[in-house]
Amino acid sequence: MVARSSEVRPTAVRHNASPGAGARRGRRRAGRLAGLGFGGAALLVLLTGCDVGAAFGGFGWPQGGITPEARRMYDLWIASCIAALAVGVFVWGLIFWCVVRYRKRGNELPVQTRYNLPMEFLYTIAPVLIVAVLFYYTAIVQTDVVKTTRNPDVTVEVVAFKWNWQFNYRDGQGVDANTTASVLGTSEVIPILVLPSNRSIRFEETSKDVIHSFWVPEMLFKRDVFPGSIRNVFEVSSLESEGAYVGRCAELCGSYHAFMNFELRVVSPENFDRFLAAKQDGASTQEALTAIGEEPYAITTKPFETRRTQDNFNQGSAPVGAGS
Ligand SMILES: [Cu+2]
Repeated sequence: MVARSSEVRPTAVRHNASPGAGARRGRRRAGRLAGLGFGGAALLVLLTGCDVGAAFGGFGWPQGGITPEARRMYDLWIASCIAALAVGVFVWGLIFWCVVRYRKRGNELPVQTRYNLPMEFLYTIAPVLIVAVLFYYTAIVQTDVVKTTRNPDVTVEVVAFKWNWQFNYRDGQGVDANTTASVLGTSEVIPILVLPSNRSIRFEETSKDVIHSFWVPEMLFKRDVFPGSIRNVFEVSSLESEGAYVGRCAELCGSYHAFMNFELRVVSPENFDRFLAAKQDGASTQEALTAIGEEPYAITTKPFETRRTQDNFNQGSAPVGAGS
């Protein structure tokens, strides 16, 4: 009995003898751990060069955006992930430090800390600061991505309908502008939206029936296409790489929603002007594409077999098969 209490007492005495020194030691270790966490994150950035995103597969975000807006959204995502990882490493470090430092050493209850004002202040203020910083940069990038200008170089009207697309090249903005040339998709031919590189482009969206969504994955951007008087508009300041990109409808709009593909063909500004001139002279989209040395038909997607027959589609009323 006596022996047991004498075993306990030294521990109790050690705990009570210099609480300040223990706390200082703890703070030093926590500081060291935090330093290690931030050092690790900095090392990570250093080792992988500036392109951390590519090294980690974009942290799940699609890579290969072809517009400055896409790159800004991508950069925001990568920076947010790095910030989240830095906070995560710091928190994980503290957790593991606590697990080791305060592991069970006997039956005695450890020192109980309550109402630690600096600590409570820190874990209230720190998350608010983190959210404020994320909000600030998100608001800046979002404003930049959705901003429109007075005089874009090209204005194209995107008309969605069940289940295809029409692209109208316009001579101005809004519903009152005139269409100078047009591309219409059919069940047999994928519509090709030809646009120039290195020019600003304004997309004005409208739907003939239900809600669709205009989506080119490489723009890292999609916007719903509404029927009626709502005309959704967005702009890209430049398409930076020439090539062919698949476009899709990203809003479940009916039975053949998955078949609503189109192709974005980015060509040089000179070739775009020639394409448009040929269209305005009455050439078909395929003839105009051939005239500028481009593939006349879509190369990123192909028309789907709709399996429409008189028996299973619009019975007894509309004609079957191709569009117009
Ligand atoms: Cu659709």
